[in-house]
Amino acid sequence: MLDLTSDLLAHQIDAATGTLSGADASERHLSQLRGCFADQAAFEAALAQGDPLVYSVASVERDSGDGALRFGLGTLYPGRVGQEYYLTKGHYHSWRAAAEVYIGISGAGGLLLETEDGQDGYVPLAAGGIVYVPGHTAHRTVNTGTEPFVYLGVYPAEAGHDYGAIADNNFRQVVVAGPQGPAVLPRAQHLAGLAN
Ligand code: PAN
Ligand code: ZN
Repeated sequence: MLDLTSDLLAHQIDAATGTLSGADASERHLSQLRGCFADQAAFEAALAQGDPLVYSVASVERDSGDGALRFGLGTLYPGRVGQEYYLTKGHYHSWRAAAEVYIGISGAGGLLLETEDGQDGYVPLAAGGIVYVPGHTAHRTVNTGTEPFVYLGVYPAEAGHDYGAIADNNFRQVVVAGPQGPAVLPRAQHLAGLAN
């Protein structure tokens, strides 16, 4: 049982800096996203210019076990590799039934979603918006804007992160900059366009 003190239970988001008090931060740089972007040549060219920070996650893990929740503040920076917007690795939860709630804090982007039985989706998310990610659904965040996209994800403490299934096959859809703004299309179609 946790002590019922605000020192332990209260947290503060600073949207301007993308920080969450009392959290442990982790960072993902471009080099750690090998295989995530469709355009391999554009990825290698970008990496040759440096290894920018693509996103960070500040996580709070207060307790564990049945019924416990965890939450993390993601800050996904603006940028592209080729036509594809900066993205997170994406994952299924190890406990497949675990759902998650995403709350938009600042900036703009969306969530690429897919299931192991072949459903695909894309749900935009911006400040003040909320997206419910059902269980059994892989989720990847993309930043389609020009400023950092900051969002809070709340999920069961027992959820766990399974990156392997996505690393093997990648998401079936990509979010790319098109003539009329962000466009969501099948990866195969985007790759075919790159080959021409
Ligand atoms: C989020 C993600 C965060 C980073 O907190 O962990 O957006 O994405 P990756 O974990 O795919 O690198 C979440 O969905 N937690 O379950
Ligand atoms: Zn998740």
